[in-house]
Amino acid sequence: MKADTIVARSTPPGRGALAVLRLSGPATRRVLEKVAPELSAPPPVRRPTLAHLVNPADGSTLDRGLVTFFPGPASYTGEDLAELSVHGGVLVSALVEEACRRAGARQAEPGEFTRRAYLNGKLDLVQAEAVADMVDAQNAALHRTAVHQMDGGLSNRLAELREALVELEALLVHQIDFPEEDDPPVPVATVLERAGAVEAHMEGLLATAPEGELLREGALAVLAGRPNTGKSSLYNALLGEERAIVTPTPGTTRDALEARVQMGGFPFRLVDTAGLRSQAGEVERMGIEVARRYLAGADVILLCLPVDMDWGEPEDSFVAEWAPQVPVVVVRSCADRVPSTDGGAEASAADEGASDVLGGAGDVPEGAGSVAGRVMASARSGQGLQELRTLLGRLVFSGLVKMDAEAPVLTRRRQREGVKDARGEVAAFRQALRDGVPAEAAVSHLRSAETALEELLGVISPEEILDQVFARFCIGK
Ligand SMILES: Nc1nc2c(ncn2[C@@H]2O[C@H](COP(=O)(O)OP(=O)(O)OP(=O)(O)O)[C@@H](O)[C@H]2O)c(=O)[nH]1
Ligand SMILES: [Mg+2]
Repeated sequence: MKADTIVARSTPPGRGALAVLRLSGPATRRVLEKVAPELSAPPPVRRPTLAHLVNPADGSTLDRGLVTFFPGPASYTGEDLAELSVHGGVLVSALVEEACRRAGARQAEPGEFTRRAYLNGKLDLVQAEAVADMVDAQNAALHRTAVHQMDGGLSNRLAELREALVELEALLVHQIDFPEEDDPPVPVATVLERAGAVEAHMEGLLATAPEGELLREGALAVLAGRPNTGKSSLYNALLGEERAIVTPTPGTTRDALEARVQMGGFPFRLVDTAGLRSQAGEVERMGIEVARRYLAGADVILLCLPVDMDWGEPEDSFVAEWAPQVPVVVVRSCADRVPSTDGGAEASAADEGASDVLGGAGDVPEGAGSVAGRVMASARSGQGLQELRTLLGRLVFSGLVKMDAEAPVLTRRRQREGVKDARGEVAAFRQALRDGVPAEAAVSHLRSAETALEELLGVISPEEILDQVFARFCIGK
């Protein structure tokens, strides 16, 4: 089927200096002739040219803008493509877009430009996903990962793994097909070893998935503690704006508040919750119930305990009870209430050998759950906040922090599942060989593993996978 010509605004709507529209498809030149009749035919190639943009219905001028024409296949989509830079705002770009439609283009679906780029072999599916990540990236770590992935970092790794499997398959098939040839048979041990190496690589990739997926979603960091321990104040301080209500009355916060924030270069969803206490009125109890649910799903908990307060049973132990597996950072809040000795935080990450010396005597004991770090911090003076941010980033994203910045990372469930399927098949292949299953039969596992990787890269691409990948794009991408 021959593609039609699509148009969409590629910049977000709203007031702005510029808006960019994209046109792509075989009729791009014809549309330009009608919408920008001043341009030479054919239009200048890859050279932005100023032209009046007109309504083809009556020739009235809509705007004056820069038109850049990229002839296929050397364009983003691989087709003839044009970019129109017009004045920003809601109306101008909408009028120019409508003019393009009048001239024969149709409104693009979300992700349709990148989908065409994929269909024309400009990028593979994993790279297309990286394009979406680039657009979505709100934190340095996802941006860095997306850049490498877009450049083919992950794709190359997956292609190498597939290549290794194909070679292994070829080796076995050769033996199966020409058993009478003189070549000495490849020892089973060698085949097992090579398949084992591939499996180990896949294992390594899979290990990046939990943190990689958090790069897109944000890790859940939940503030907890008794009432009046400075949770909401810390929440505001970490966000850098007054989002939560702060009062000296215990039990101020009832509902949970959630906000996205970057800490230590990594994305978090920071949640403020109702103070925990056993004796609470109904509304407060409901708030505590909400807190409990957040705590159970947290990636890290910030347990607030002011420097001038001692560990309080039983409320401070709720956290450990409700979320025993979740790492806890004990924040000795309101640190400005004691004179600071070194002017900084007494921060210490678990991997630096946590110091147990804190403000009070014998405080923050076993009951705190899996204490992963302690920080002295003050929402009022700002002391310790930077240390806290760095500590949180290093705790939750420890694997990524230790990894080479260029190493490929799985950032989506689709990627994780593809690699997991492939790894499962390689494991089954090795097991079959060890069990003495004939190579003719065992080799089918290798083929299944290759298929899993091919689907991941989009070498084979059932329509539904494509729909799934591109549906999440914004229009104009
Ligand atoms: N000196 C000092 N006071 C603080 C600091 N943080 C909070 N406070 C005070 O402690 C009181 C309680 O602060 P909140 O942030 O509302 O405490 P909370 O833990 O959210 O309280 P609930 O919502 O009731 O559970 C307020 O009077 C704050 O002004 C701090 O860093 N230094
Ligand atoms: Mg509060």
